[in-house]
Amino acid sequence: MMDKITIKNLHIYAYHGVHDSEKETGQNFYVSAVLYTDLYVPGHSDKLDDTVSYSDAAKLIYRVFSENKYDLIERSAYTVAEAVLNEYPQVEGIELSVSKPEAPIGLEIEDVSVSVELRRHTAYIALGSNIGDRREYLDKAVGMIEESPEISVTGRSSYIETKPYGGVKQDDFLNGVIKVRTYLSPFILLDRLQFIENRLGRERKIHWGPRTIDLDILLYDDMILDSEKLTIPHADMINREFVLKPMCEIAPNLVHPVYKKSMRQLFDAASLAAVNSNAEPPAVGIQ
Ligand code: A4P
Ligand code: MG
Repeated sequence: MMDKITIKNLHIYAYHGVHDSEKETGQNFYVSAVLYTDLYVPGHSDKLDDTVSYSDAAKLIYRVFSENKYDLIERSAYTVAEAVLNEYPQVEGIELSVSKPEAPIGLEIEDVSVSVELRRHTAYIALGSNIGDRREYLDKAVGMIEESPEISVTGRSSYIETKPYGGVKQDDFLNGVIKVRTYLSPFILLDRLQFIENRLGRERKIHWGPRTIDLDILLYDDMILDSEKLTIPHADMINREFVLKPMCEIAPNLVHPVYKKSMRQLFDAASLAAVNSNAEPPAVGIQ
């Protein structure tokens, strides 16, 4: 349960629609939004600066909704919802609906509308580099992540020098992790990270081989996901000291949703396993 600010049926004359006539003549739209945000502080301070002004939010919605002509109300809804989240970091989530009661479909309808929902999630991302100026690659990657309006970096470990893991003979790595808040889904977040890897000159030649930059999603809320393209939590993170050590620095008590152990416990187990074996550390089993 969370506090919310609701804006209901903001009337906007605009030009969204697939038909040319809709883009020329325009029609009436009604936009409603629920902004999830903690109102405890303004609820006690009585200060406008401590809250999201519903007047400013409504004006933002009005401006963003009316400044473009989209074919789909879906597109107009997402554009507005994202603009609100980008403007107000204190808004944790938004439900936004766009209704178009005069939609020209040749039948009598009272209304047609779409509703979209976005909310912010917490994710942890592993960074690694073992080619060229490794520190600069890691810094640039974090900078590019920070520049994405949909993602904010809220925690950052120091970088550690690590021996290559996984059997491929290669140079030592510099590794670290960051914590982010984002309203992107895990798949879109992965696309964004791969785009940044490519921009930083990443080539995919050898599996587990040398790389200018590797950005892996470690955790995304408590999500457990096993798909062809994406596994969350990262399938091998519990065996990797170069991931668990920086995780212990920024989130030692965070619990792995599958193994139900904290980052600290997983790190202790992984380093013990590494000491007991010269080869790769075995997986930590569920006990
Ligand atoms: N994929 C699945 N799950 C995920 C996830 N949670 N996050 C898929 C990111 N990607 C995920 O990755 C291959 C595919 O994994 C992606 O297309 C995505 O759909 P990749 O980065 O394209 O290529 P890769 O090198 O073959 O695999 P990966 O998994 O990134 O390599 P690793 O496992 O990270 O190993 N030693 C030290 N000390 N430090 C290191 O950083 N890194 C590696 C690379 C080896 N040894 C290392 C280090
Ligand atoms: Mg990767």
